[in-house]
Amino acid sequence: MRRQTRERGLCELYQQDPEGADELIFGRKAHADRRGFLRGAGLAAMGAVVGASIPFHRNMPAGLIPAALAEDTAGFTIAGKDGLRVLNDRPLNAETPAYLLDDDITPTARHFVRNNGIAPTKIDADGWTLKIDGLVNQPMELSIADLRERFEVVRYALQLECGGNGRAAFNPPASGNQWTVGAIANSEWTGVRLRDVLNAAGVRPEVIYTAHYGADQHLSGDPAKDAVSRGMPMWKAMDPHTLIAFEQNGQPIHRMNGAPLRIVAPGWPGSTSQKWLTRIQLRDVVHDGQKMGPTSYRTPRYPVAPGEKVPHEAMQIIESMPVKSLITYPRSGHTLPVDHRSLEVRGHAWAGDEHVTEMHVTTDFGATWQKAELESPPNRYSWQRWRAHLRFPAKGYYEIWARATDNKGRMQPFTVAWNPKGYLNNAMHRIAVRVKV
Ligand SMILES: Nc1nc2c(c(=O)[nH]1)N[C@H]1C(S)=C(S)[C@@H](COP(=O)(O)O)O[C@H]1N2
Ligand SMILES: [Mo]
Repeated sequence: MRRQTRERGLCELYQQDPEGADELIFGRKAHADRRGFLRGAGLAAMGAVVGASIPFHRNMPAGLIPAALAEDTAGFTIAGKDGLRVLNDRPLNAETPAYLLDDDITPTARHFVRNNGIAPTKIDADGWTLKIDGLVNQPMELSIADLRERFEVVRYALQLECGGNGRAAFNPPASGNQWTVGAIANSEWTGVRLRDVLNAAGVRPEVIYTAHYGADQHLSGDPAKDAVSRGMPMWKAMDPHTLIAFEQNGQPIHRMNGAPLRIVAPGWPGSTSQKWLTRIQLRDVVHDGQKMGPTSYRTPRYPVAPGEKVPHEAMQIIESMPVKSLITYPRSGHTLPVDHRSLEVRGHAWAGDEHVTEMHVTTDFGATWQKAELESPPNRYSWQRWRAHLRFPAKGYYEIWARATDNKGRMQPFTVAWNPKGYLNNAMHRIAVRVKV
């Protein structure tokens, strides 16, 4: 059963069961009649996957892996995304290299993609409905137009980071997507406050937790199984920055970022921010949906040795993400001429539910630290710009390390404590710089 549902690449799937793989990606009847299917939503899906429309799609044999996918996935692009590194094509997961995250507001084309299952192919924004039910006085069904009309519309820059960002650095390795540093983004999200919508439905006093459902499918393709379905405690749901969003950077949300409607619960593991949102249920117990437990998006309550087996009871749900930063300029590997050995470095820093109060950089492997300039965020939950002027004493190889400190005095560590699923790696970002004659 695990074998069926674990995440695996499309190439592997095609090798083991080409017809099955075809059916999974292109739909039930696809392998019987790919030709017909590819005229509609299937064609759009295939086009999105290979990054272009397919003029000769009528000739494509069923069960044949598109060469664009069979090759190194680094070569394949996602429509509307630019420069992302694809980690896994099934489910689709792609991160953004640090040097492409330099903008204060992350362009949609550079917002990472993290899918647990199969993204919906049919997205009808006009016909979309969001159901609010469970322990409410007045269950509701709202269209996106209803949301816009009935509630105050707000727009904020909000950081969204995958709980597994940085997983690639864990040793022993943790299974899952091997994110390096790029599963973080800070786009502007327009929507209504989740709080206002829940209040309109009337929250019963016994409610403690939300449950979110989206229109994606479980990775197995089995419609009876839910895709990821997570929730959050009411106090986070009632935070005025937790949104039901319908625009990303002033445009409709990108298909792969949850169009046409998603939750944005900034500062928490990205999994809290349900994409393709169709239903929110209020509960008097912690949600028990797909990927709510016992190890998903949880870390041990106490420090554990690398590789140690941790009992399920000792795993607790991740809430706020930890303090972290990125160096977005220059790109690692930057070279300076020896007669011009100074450089402005810059990047962003963020701290989950908190904010960043200090930023430091070092060029001598941590022996001495220089304080960087740090801007305040345009709104709470946005990442913050930092910059520093560095001078290098001689030619040679240097590393720049960056370290943020939050308002509670917590700093990024050089290396982070191991945990079984490889979450919350907020180790300092390091880049290489050479000064050459
Ligand atoms: N419906 C649905 N929502 C989802 C997911 C998903 O697979 N399905 N992935 C979650 C995870 S783990 C993350 S990190 C964020 C990623 O958002 P993005 O793909 O827009 O960057 O979406 C979250 N919301
Ligand atoms: Mo995630």
